[in-house]
Order: sequence, then structure tokens, then C-alpha cells
Amino acid sequence: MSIIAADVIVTSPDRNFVTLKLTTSEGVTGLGDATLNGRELAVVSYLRDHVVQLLIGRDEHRIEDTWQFLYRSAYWRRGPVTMAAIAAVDVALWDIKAKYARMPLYQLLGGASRDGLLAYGHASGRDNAELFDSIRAHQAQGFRAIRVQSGVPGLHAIYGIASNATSARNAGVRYDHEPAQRGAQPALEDWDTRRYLRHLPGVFEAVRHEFGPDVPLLHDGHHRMTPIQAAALGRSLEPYDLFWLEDCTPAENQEALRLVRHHTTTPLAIGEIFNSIWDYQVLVREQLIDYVRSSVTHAGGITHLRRILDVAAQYQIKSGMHGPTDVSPVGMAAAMHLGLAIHNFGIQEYMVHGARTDEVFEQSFTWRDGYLHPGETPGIGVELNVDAAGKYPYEQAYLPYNRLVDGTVHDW
Ligand code: EZ4
Ligand code: CO
Repeated sequence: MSIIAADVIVTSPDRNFVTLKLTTSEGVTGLGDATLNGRELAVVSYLRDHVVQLLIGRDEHRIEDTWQFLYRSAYWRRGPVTMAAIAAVDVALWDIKAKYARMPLYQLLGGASRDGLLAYGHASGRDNAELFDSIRAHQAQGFRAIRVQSGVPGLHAIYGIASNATSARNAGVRYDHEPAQRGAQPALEDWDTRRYLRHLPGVFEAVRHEFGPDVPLLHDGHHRMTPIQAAALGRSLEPYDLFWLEDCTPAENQEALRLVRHHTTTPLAIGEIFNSIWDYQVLVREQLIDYVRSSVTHAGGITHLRRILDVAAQYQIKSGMHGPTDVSPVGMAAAMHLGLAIHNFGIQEYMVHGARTDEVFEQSFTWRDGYLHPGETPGIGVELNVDAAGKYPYEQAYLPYNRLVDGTVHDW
């Protein structure tokens, strides 16, 4: 038994996706997501030019060994490109193993620890009226937990405020599901932290007043604050009982969270741009966070993210896997299987994919009453329709960036 083919498929139905497809001598195929938003082709090259030939002839059953081989033999460890590539191989191998076993992947990971995965959606608005409409639309669509992002008076375009894109499956729910704008240059947004810090607590006060105390509310700071600013925001949001405050400071400085933690009881989530267990070492050991934001896609696959979450579990830290539209249906399926199986599941981010994406990726998952479930199809439950994928060739796209009023580039 061995891997006889490894194909890297690039398709851009609603946005760019990179998918690895492995085929075994038994005729079984497995899929892995290798999408790195805005830098997609770097992972394509990493796989096609450096990894594919290492996979041909390998025993597809040796998942751990293949992970360690790819990680250690490269010598150049970690990094988003390397870890997305390894993740794709890892998930494709788990998909194959589960298909051999004729079981949905979560069964191989220990079986279900719950009935379904609580998911949160992205509500946003330029002002409170628009935000309330967006929250209502999400609730009508089944979401029980809601991320709240608001425009800030005086700022024109900021992270997380929906464009006019409307998801077909979610009539009425407007999504910022193309923050990676197609084109040869990134879009420029503006930013002013002091205005934001002044404005946001009032937004949450209004949302709590309108929607009551029960609904879990989340917020994403998108790495924009200094530690002392983040501490002040966490404290000013305490009366509104957030489920979490995400990425309050730039993620690469783990020490920054110590200061934030000492000043606020608002739960903290971080890690969507992390890619290995080493990024969490201080945060987990010192219990500076409450939720691990890594996705299967960007943190070395099922094998590595499970390792991170097992260490986190010792400290009552839970999962909060990244689930934007740039995690493909393959990456989302992998997340759902892992989330269903682990004990320390927290919540799953869920931005609904568009209709063209659903045409390319045939999926088994279910979405009912605010809960996701990966379904019972053997493997991860996703198949790629190659003909449909071929209709949507790669298009260059960039995430936006921002500048302060004096022209300084700021964290986006
Ligand atoms: O900006 O996935 O919590 N979600 C996020 C996302 C990220 C994009 C980057 O590719 O912060 O919207
Ligand atoms: Co985020």
C-alpha cells in the first residue's frame, strides 16, 4: 500500500483555495486544505516543488511518521507556509485512513464528545442600526453566538465590517467573506485606536440592551492594540460579559498577554496566525488565554492541533478554531471532526461559504439550530468536483492593510 499520486488543485470559486489530493494504490483518495489567504501560491510551490515527490511511494498509513518526517527533514521548521503544507498532507492522510476504516474521521479520533458544535457567526454594521439588523439576520439563520464588529465614527473602512457580499445559503446575512480583495494591490483602510476604544463599549452596551444577557457575544481586535490599550478595552467591556476578546495585541509577542491578563477578566482568545505549539508555550503554561484560535489548516493539521489542544486542556483552555471563508470546506470539515472528538471544545467560528464554493466542494456536514456536525460519511466527508474547480482559475488577491492618519502602516 502506498501513495501513488499527489495533486495540488488551485481553484477560485468565491475566493482562492489550495487543495492537496492524495491517491493510494488501493484507489482511495484523501483531501487536505493548504489555503494561505493572500499568499496561496507559496504553499502550492512548497507542495508541488518540494513535497509531492517525497510522498510518492510512502505508506499512507504512517500519519505520525510522515508528519515528523516532513517537519524535521526540512530542517527549516515552522512558519505559515511550511505548516499549511504539512497540514494538508496530514488531513489528506487522516481522510484516507478514515475511508479505509469506513468511519467518519471523528470516530478514529475517539468518537463524539458532544452532539454538535456551537458555532458563532460574524455580525457587523457601520452603525448600531445596521449592526442590529445583521445580528437579527444571523439569529434568524440559527446562530446562537455572535461576533460583533462595528464601524467607528470618523473611520471609513475597517476590518470586519461586511461589504455588500451576500451569501447565497444565508439569504439576508451579509458577510465580509472577501476581505482578500481580488487585484494586484491590497486595499488601504484607515485606523485610529483611541477612537475605537472610545466607541466600542457603547456598542456592546447597546447590543446587550437590545438582545439581552443570554446571547454569547464575541469581538475581534485584530492585533491592533498595545498591551495597555488591550487591558483598558478588556476592562471596559467587562460589564457586557463577552464570550471572548480575540487577538487584542499583535500575536507574536506572547509576553504582552501577561499585562492584559492581569488587568481584566474578559476571556482572551488568540492564535489564528500561529502555526505551531511553540507559539502557545508561554500563553498556555502561564494560563494567559482562554481559547486557542488555530485552525487545522494553519497549524500543522489534525495531528499537530490536537497536540496543542491536549496541552491546553491541562489548563482548562478550550478550542476556538478559526473558521473564516479562507479556511476551505476541507479545512472546515477537518475542524468539525476534531472539535466533535476532543473534550476541550469551546466554540467554532463559522462563516458560511458561497454557492460556487459549495459546487466545487461536495460536503456532508450539517448546520442545525446553531450547531455544526461533520456528518457520517466515511473520511472527512468532502469530495472535490474537479470539473467544477476547473471553471474557476486562480485570481490574485490580497488582504487589506491599514495606515494611521499620519500615514504610518499599522497592524491590520
Ligand atoms: O482576518 O481569515 O477571526 N477571523 C479573522 C479573519 C482573518 C482572515 C485572514 O485571512 O480574523 O477574518
Ligand atoms: Co480573527
